[in-house]
Amino acid sequence: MNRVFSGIKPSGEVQLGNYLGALQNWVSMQDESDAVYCVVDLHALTVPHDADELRSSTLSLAQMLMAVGLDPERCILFVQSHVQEHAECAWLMECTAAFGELRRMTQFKDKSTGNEFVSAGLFTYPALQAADILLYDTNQVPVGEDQRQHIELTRDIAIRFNSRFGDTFTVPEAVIPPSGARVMDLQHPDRKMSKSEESPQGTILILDPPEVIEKKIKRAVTDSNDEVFFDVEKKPGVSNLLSILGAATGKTPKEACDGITRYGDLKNATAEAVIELLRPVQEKYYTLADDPAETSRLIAKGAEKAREVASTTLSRARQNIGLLNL
Ligand code: AQP
Repeated sequence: MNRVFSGIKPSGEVQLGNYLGALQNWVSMQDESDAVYCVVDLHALTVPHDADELRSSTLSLAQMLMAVGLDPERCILFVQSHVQEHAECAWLMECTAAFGELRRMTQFKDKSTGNEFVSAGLFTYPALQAADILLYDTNQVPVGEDQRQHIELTRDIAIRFNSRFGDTFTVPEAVIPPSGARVMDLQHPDRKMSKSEESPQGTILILDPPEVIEKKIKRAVTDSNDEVFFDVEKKPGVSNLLSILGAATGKTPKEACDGITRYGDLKNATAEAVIELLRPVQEKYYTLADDPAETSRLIAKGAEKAREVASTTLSRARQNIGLLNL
């Protein structure tokens, strides 16, 4: 069966871009594939963080994943650090990736620029991400557009490892949605919406109340000419709203444009679609948040199932790369 793997960092509150670019696809793929999803807490250590906050964000992100529709009975859902194979396999990946390849990663450039402290982990994290994916014999990785370069690197690492040491890893491919693959900040439509970026008015959080969502969308930056059409270069703000509307209603951005001629109408339709999309997610999240013990039980079970797959792949990789097994 087709194996799907993807992960999300507990680095802040889940935002609309995470949902439209990745999580919606995760949910639909859990029924048609053998799906494995992970809260990648080790990735959250690459930037300065608060230890208590990380622990609570990890648990609440697992609850959010169930609230959007992941069902631990229909997919494997777990926390990365609970399966130690990820950290060990990451070292094999670091030794297979080239320094120059990691240096070309645009996310590293974006996240390191202007920061006083840049961890070595931030530089090597695409190698850990390759380990995450390759440990599960993954065929498809549902992600947003920003992760395309990392998936390409994962493919290159797998191909190089296989050609040096023999067939070990499945070479995966990225699955990127036709709408919502790159949701932009509502106030700065030239940069992507992000959990950890300080842009409260430009970021829609999944748990934002309806009136807050409406206000943020109504204040979204557009331009002075009141024409609605999809053209990311000429009309970045309007095109972003069309992408959001399309992704929230199962249409392409151009289809979402149909019948909408004015900015006011576009903003009203987008706000309404996003509020309706998030309403059931919010309700389910608050129910799950009341029972952290049940979430812990479910993710512990998920880790057990994940370990079974990951340990088999890691043993094969250890053997093929030349580590002595006793
Ligand atoms: N703006 C976005 N539009 C579409 N997809 C997006 N994703 C993130 N932002 C957007 C997708 O969400 C998934 C999980 O992302 P992640 O948590 O692993 O890290 P990220 O890509 O770095 O996301 P953020 O929200 O920007 O987090 P921070 O601020 O911590 O770096 C991925 O599939 C990603 O493509």
